[in-house]
Amino acid sequence: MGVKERVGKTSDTRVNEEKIEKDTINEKISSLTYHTESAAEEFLTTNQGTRINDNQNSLKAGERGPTLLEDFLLREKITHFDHERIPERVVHARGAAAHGYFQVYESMAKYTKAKFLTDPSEKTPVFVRFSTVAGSRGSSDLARDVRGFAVKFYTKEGNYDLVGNNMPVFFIQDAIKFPDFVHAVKPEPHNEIPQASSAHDTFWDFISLAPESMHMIMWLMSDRAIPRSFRMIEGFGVHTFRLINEDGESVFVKFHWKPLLGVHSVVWEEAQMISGKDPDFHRRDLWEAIEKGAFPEWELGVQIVPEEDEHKYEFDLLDPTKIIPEELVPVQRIGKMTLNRNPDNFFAETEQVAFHPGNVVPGIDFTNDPLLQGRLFSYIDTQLLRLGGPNFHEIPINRPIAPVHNNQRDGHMRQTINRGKASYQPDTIKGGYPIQAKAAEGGFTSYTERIEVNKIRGKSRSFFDHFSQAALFYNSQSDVEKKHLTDALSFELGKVERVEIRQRMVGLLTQVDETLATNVADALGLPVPRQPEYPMNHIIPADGDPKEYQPVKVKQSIKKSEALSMANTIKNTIKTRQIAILAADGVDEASISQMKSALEAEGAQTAIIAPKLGYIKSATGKEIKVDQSFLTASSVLFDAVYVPGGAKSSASLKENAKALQFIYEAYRHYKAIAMDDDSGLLKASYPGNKMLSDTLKETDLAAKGIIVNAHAKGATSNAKDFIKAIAQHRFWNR
Ligand code: HDE
Repeated sequence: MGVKERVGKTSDTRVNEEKIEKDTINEKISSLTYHTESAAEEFLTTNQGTRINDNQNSLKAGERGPTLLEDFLLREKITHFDHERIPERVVHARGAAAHGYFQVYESMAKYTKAKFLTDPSEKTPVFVRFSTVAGSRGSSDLARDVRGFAVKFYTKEGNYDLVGNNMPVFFIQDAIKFPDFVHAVKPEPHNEIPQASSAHDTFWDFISLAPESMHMIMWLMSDRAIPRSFRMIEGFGVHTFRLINEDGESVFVKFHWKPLLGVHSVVWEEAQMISGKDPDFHRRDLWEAIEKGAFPEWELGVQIVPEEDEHKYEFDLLDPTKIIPEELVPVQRIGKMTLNRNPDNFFAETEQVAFHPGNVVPGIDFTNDPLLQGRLFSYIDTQLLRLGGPNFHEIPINRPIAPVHNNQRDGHMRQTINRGKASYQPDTIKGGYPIQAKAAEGGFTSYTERIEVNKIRGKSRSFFDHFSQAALFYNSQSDVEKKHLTDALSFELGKVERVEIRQRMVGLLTQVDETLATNVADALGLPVPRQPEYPMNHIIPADGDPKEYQPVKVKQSIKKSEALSMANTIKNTIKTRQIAILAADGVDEASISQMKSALEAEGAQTAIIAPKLGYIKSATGKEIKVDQSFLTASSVLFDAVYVPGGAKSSASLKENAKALQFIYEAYRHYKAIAMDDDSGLLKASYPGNKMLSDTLKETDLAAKGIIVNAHAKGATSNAKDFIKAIAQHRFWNR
């Protein structure tokens, strides 16, 4: 019997093969990145290709005897296993990634010669990795943290990496402070506690001594730090970059990613609960959306600033703690990115992918942002350690689709077998090839920038306004967002043991907003100081004059910016939202099926949750398959809850503590709830809640996202109201 007959193809292998065949966009890279071994049809072998006859027993001296050193099968297998782990990323260790493509809407040739931004017919393959920053590889997805948003464009002119975050600014202005910052936010070194959390003394100690971090702190304490999904975060290149056109003209640019599903978050209590119920919540969400064909999409946005406007604004374009308010320079949406394929192997792709802000193509260039400049060194350096040597560009996921020809040779794990005698340039032995490319032939030329300066360790006075944009962010938030931000600060600083650190932070907050500082101080049981106090001598150069290092306040032209508030995001779709349908024996089958199909028609996904797995019996005796039981499901993993009609089913849910808890949590987390036949279930789920115990009118409840007794109105109208409510995401007016 041949191998094929002995081992049937697994469905997994079939699916993958089909995907790779069908995937025309990724075809270009798949020929490079896939090893052509088809697992299901081959014999098991050693790494030397020797076929293995017994993979179950080691070689022994007698059946009960000691294992022999001679056993090359055992030794090879164990040795490889012993070396399976590589160092995790020092930051952004935990992530999830996906393949897809990017396509520009219209040629941007006016600004850039980068081909992938000038040819609207070109679909450029991308690989995108999302991440948290502080936690280890095994930490929870739902930590309060910045999210990494790193995009590798496999362009025909070479790889371009846009290595950004979901927040548009950063904590510090100069790369030299980065190791200190990361040491402070990581778990404390003596006991490695807390994991994936900034709520501890060392982080806030550092922050309270870094007034430039205050803008980023506003973002980090906002709900942006606890996203509903990677698919619902914005992305930002953070630094100002340059675009260069064919004529060598340059403009400044800030990059944005705008998610087509809107920007949405969970609430803090939910985040904490999800961390226990499903620490892979964001990974799973991304994976499942792509598996189900609900491909996440982002538009690429650019803010373009002409060269002559470099000094026009009340902030410095080179300062990475500043945004350009969209009111000053609108974001032009220039193209779309679609993620349509999950990685086949987490380690080979998501773990081994190596991003580097210095991977640019002709038409994109750097500015002198001192944080960016430091990053240009760091990323290659870190990959050398993490991926074991200088040939990490040969790892399939990192290979460009553009051909690579140079005289770099050898080193650990070299894959390329370079033929020929001469490995230098210039040469005549191999005819002078590969040769340098003229700019017209796509050769990269750095932008010629005139710099006439002193060599100096220091920073520009234009980098000293630390609070104006922190205040701009705070003032742009809705009341609910301000409350969440205040609560987050109170929580985080409440976890800080040293009173002097909390006090210093309250002092800094007074510079952002008095009410914010007062409310946080109140929660911490502290007085509000008149002005911040911190030991200046620690945060300025040893011979610096403290007077020269005082923060300044520059008058702002923009007081409030709509784009900064998530309250203004898109709320017109329920695509990919997860809806729990709670049911038990005796449920009205028609109300389930009608609601299910109405929701699914809008792109939502539903799950029937019952007291136990298997089947429930409808009022008319029909068997309905249960997707999850109350034991494994949890309200925090869903966006909304529906309780279909059926007196017996409702009565049994009313007796079920877990069902009541499910509804209670959905209510507390401001989610849409619909019930065909309330029968007191809502009240029972949250005894003592004033709003639910008052007999509110249906319309009042509907205004708070609770659709009740709608069955009387007919299932369609119920579904319509419910769909509208789910699209609202949350009802903060409860
Ligand atoms: Fe990074 N950063 N970073 N960073 N960063 C890394 O590179 C670094 C900064 C960002 O999914 C490391 O491969 C320095 C800003 C993302 O693989 C390391 C400084 C922004 C990722 C590194 C910064 C980022 C990283 C760790 C200050 C937003 C994950 C592992 C000068 C614009 C990429 C690695 C992925 C990863 C250094 C600041 C984004 C050590 C020195 C600002 C999304 O090289």
